[in-house]
Amino acid sequence: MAIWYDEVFEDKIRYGLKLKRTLFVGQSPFQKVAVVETEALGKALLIDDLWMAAEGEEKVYHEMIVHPALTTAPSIARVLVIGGGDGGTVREVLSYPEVEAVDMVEIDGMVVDACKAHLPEIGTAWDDPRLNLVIGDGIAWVKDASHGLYDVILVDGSDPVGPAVGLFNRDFYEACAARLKPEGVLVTQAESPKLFFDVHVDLVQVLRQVFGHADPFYQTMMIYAGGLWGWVYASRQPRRFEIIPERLAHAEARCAIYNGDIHRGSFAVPTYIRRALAAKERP
Ligand code: SPD
Repeated sequence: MAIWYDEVFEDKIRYGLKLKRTLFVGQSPFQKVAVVETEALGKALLIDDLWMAAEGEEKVYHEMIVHPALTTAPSIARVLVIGGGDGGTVREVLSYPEVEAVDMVEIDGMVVDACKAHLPEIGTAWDDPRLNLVIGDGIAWVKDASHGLYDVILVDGSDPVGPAVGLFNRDFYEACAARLKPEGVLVTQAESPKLFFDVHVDLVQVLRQVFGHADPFYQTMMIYAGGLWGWVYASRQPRRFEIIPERLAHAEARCAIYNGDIHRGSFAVPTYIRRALAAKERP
């Protein structure tokens, strides 16, 4: 009999994949962690029974969380990644020779261990000497870091339940803004505007208030609830389209999804979201 795994959204919608086998299941102090092999998308990571990354689709997510920031930030020497325990985000960051040091702070060592053991195809940069992997609380790390330390901060958390709740609030982003250089760029994953509309719109609004400039961008993700996935690009100066040609050429040569047209097009905002953001900006 076929075994399927379904991520269930509010007892109303299911996002399912047929499984070949289960490779790992564990309960960490923070959450349930599982790695399964699916028929359609290869091996996949689940956290608290929610799809996080699958071999056959992870490039969409990891290329989009990394390259819009790294092709536009004036400097990319020092990068902070919060979360990202499967290693896909640091893999993309470390592909740039100009990156000198990456601090990656992941709260759950079980996620990293399970992904190193069962998903080495995603995390291919664990041994890069520029990577400082810290198993710890990313929120505390940001608060303790020196001001103006980072060129780029990428927030690759899971959904706003459990340990990732704090990655969706204003205090956290104020602390991030202070730890970025004045010309630095922050990108955070921002859930689906289809199913997490208020979370998504509120996050854009908070980042606009904290940084001065913040814009959502989108791609489709077949295994994430809602299908249309959002990230937010935040900076003190409007620089999301200030693409540096040499960096774009580097990204285009390695990426499966990201390119200059995708970069520009992904910032097109559907009208219903534009209206919600405009309404929030009215005094
Ligand atoms: N509902 C899925 C949210 C996923 C956010 N992070 C994914 C981690 C991939 N590195």
